[in-house]
Amino acid sequence: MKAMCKIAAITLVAGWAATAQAGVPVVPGEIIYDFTTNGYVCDPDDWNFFGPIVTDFGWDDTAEDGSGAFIAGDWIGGGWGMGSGVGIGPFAPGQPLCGSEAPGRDDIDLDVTQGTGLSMRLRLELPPGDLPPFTQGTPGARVQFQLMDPDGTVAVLPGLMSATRPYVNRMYPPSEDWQTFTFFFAGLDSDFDDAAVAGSVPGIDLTDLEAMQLIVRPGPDSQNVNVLHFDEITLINEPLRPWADDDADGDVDLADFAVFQACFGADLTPTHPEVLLFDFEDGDQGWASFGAYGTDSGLLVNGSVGQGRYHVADFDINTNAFGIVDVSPTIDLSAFTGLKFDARMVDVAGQTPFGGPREFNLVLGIGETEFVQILTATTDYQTFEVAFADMTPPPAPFHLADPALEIRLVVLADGKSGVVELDYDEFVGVETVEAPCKRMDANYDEAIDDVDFLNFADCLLGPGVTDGFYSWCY
Ligand SMILES: [Ca+2]
Ligand SMILES: [Ca+2]
Ligand SMILES: [Ca+2]
Ligand SMILES: [Ca+2]
Repeated sequence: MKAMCKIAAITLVAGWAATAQAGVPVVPGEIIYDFTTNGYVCDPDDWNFFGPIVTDFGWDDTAEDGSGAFIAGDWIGGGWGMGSGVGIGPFAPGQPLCGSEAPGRDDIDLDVTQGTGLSMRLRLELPPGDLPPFTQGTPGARVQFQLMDPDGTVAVLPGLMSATRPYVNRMYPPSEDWQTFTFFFAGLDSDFDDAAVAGSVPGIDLTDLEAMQLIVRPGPDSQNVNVLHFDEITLINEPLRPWADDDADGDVDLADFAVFQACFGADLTPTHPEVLLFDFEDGDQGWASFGAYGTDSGLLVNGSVGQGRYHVADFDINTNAFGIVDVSPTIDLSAFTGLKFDARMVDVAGQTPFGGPREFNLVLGIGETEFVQILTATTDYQTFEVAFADMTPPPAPFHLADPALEIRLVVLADGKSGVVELDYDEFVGVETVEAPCKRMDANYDEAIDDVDFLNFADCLLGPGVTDGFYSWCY
């Protein structure tokens, strides 16, 4: 990464013709773009955007490692046009919002022949559900990856084709969670996606890449502002694996077909296995209670399941401090996408009745950095389920893995009076696990049907990666 930046700088100073330089070898495992060089906030690692409807682009401090890139587009009125996206290389960038760079970029001069493909971390942020004029924001963004070489060859992930293979669509629909997408070079096609490929000379020259693009396309129902977050573009050297190769032995044969048949029509809804984190059956389990209004706290005989914990606060005590603050021991939540727990807020017999909203905050805290979800309790136990992605702000994966991370339950003193007892129990970490048949969904439409079968049949019994297997098999 550093070496590459230096070479780019020398090229600028010397004013060499971009194509005069051979590719700089990249070793497998090397992160080519980590989006940590942000001389201009709008052009992280010198990437820029192109195409209409882009509303914003730039550096992304919500990335997993705290430094990535994002592109936002508004799909109202027809959506992102053909070729909207981001990239780096000597192509016309179109409409730089920040105006920090002139159109065009230097040749990226990369030799990626030591690897089999590129991986990238990606996450799609969908709009809130109630933005006018549409009643909902609809997922459906798909991403294509595209490489260009000096003689004009363009290699791109196969997308929808109008004539020869209408069923092939290997463009990825990113989820709302960070995912690793793998783009095998063998899976990039320079013949079939007429819409995305113009004037190509067959054969991408991996010894001397000029440009790299991430193209974002709307789905049929995409609406409102969608934000694509991306990071860590890395050269990989993993063995090629066709999408239909269920047993990962490098071929698509009748054994894989048996799995495909069994998956035909399968439910692809992800499952959400749960891991019990705190149930307080053997004590406080490291939880502690704070807050200036607190009058009593500790283990509770009547939790929602067996024992729980409680914390009583008297909001008539006149200080300006926090009401209730209960804190877990430090915990690694990086395996989870959300938390579930039971809680209620009740009056205390013989004490001044509680006044004000029974509102409390679930907080993920790292020192003074806080990620908050405001919740409203009742006097009965209810189960609260909070997706980390819905918190304000959403914690990044590196936050969830922070050794100082703790769960906090907070009842703020604002607008409250009298005495209230917060009871809580049964903290559970929620994972999201994809359905095992997901791999057999060739066109990522959440159904395994005839269309996938046609694609499977095309990829079945291919003798090798270059002869008989096609780019849409990867
Ligand atoms: Ca990064
Ligand atoms: Ca196989
Ligand atoms: Ca319990
Ligand atoms: Ca499908």
